[in-house]
Amino acid sequence: RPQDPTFSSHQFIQLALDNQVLKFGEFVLKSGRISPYFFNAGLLATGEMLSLLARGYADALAEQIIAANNDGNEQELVIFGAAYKGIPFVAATAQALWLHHGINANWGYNRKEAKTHGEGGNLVGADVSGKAVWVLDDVITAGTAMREVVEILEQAGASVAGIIVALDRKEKGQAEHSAIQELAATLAVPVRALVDIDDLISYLADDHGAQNGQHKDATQLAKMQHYREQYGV
Ligand code: OMP
Repeated sequence: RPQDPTFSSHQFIQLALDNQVLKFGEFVLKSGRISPYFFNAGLLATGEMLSLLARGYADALAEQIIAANNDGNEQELVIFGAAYKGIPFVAATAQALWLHHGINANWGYNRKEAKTHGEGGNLVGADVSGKAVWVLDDVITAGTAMREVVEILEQAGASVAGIIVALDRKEKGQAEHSAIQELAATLAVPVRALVDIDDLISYLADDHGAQNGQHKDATQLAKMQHYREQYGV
């Protein structure tokens, strides 16, 4: 039973492979690109994986908050997860921030369908109006999904303090820069990823994969490298 599992990208990739969160094959992405790999965050569906993911987000956020506080910019932390996949992630992260870092974050999320009765509206949880909010998301490819979240927050009168994704595929966004670089430049906020495609390539290339025959695959490595050259920045 883990007492205090700290985030390690190696362990995260290993668990993702073991649980088919990360798969190799041929996948059509939202952007229309055909990819030799796919990361399905919806399959981070065990307590172990959710805890590790949340710990990764929480550690990255704590680092940002401590740095800001050291610079004298004492700020309250508001975190936001977009419906649907972002909702359990933001909740688990708020808990990990509290349990592991003693940081009492405010957390919220959106509904996909606006509610017309009861409390109404399409935002749930912490009031984000007038706040600078950290956005948590699963994967960033061309940045479309993240731009939608930013719009939801702006319509709610919030601004974006920063973005954390689980996987940065490091692909071109709307032009020559990566989606993450574009977002960081447009919003002028920090954007962090727990793992990126280069971590996946190193994992495939080194001996970790060899310990488990199903992971080690030279053809797969070559396909990943080729894809990285084709769409990466
Ligand atoms: P962009 O909107 O192009 O940045 O793509 C990100 C979204 O694509 C994610 O929020 C997912 O819905 C989906 N996606 C994955 O979940 N995993 C992947 O490995 C790749 C994609 C994708 O379609 O690009």
